[in-house]
Amino acid sequence: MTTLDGLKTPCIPNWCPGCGNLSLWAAFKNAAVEEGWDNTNAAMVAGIGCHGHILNFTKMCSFEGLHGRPIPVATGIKMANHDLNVFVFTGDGDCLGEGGNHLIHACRRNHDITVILHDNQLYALTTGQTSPATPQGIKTKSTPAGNPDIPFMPLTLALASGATFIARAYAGDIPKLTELMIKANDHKGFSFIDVLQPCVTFNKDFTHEFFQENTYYLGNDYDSTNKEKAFKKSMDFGEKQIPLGIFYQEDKPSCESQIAQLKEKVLVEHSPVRENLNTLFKKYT
Ligand SMILES: Cc1ncc(C[n+]2csc(CCOP(=O)(O)OP(=O)(O)O)c2C)c(N)n1
Ligand code: SF4
Repeated sequence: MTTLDGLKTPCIPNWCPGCGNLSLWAAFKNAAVEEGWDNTNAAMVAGIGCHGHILNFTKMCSFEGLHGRPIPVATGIKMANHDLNVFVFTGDGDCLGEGGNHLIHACRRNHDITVILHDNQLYALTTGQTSPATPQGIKTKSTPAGNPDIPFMPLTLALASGATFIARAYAGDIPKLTELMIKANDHKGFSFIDVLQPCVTFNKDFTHEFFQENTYYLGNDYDSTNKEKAFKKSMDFGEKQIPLGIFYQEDKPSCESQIAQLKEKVLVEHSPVRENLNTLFKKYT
């Protein structure tokens, strides 16, 4: 049985007081306790950034990849043992900048993993520079006169790239985020949650107050199977009109479910076939 105590590590969280990472972490631990995720059945992978520290504070099998590379590590883990629940924790710089290429191809291939985007709209660990999610005009350390670039809309990008579960959450609403994490993991295919995660130290525009005032939940009348509507909704981001919840969900075979070698049993349980390298070179060159 997974317990909150069992998920503790000797490390004390060093995120700034009020940082959205703290409540995101709480939501993940609650979900783990509810679903029984632990070292025997789950793996966490993170990129480099403040978000990546989550691995130090959660006792679960984990791997911190190079900056921008948590998704390929996670897809490798899922391929090797598709019985595992695999979670990626990534920042907007990590996922949309350095790792943008990995994101779009993992969406396209519909790998059965859950990607949790800690979206604080800037590079936080390196003290507040513009990221590919920083809105145009916002002043940051690297763009003191205002960001001249048009940002990616993470959900629109994931949807266009083929992701089959797309949602947005606000880190401060722990119960809703917990629920979304569980639904995303239950979904058989690529799940992407854009978590609005205030960086209280470096982002003075997108604060907890801002998100509390300007977000709303998609209602029961919203049809999350309609891709066209999901595209339109995914582009809404303005005063009083930032939607939260599940934007789109579609049943489609995951990458792992279509690979013949994975049908009988997980890859790690196959015995390795030992071959002579010289023979292989002769055969294939
Ligand atoms: C290849 C590479 N480029 C740059 C860096 C420096 N670097 C470390 S963290 C970071 C930004 C992290 O921003 P983000 O992914 O948004 O995460 P956050 O800190 O906001 O959680 C950068 C540029 C690095 N470690 N490796
Ligand atoms: S710098 Fe920002 S993202 Fe990093 S721990 Fe502090 S508040 Fe959180």
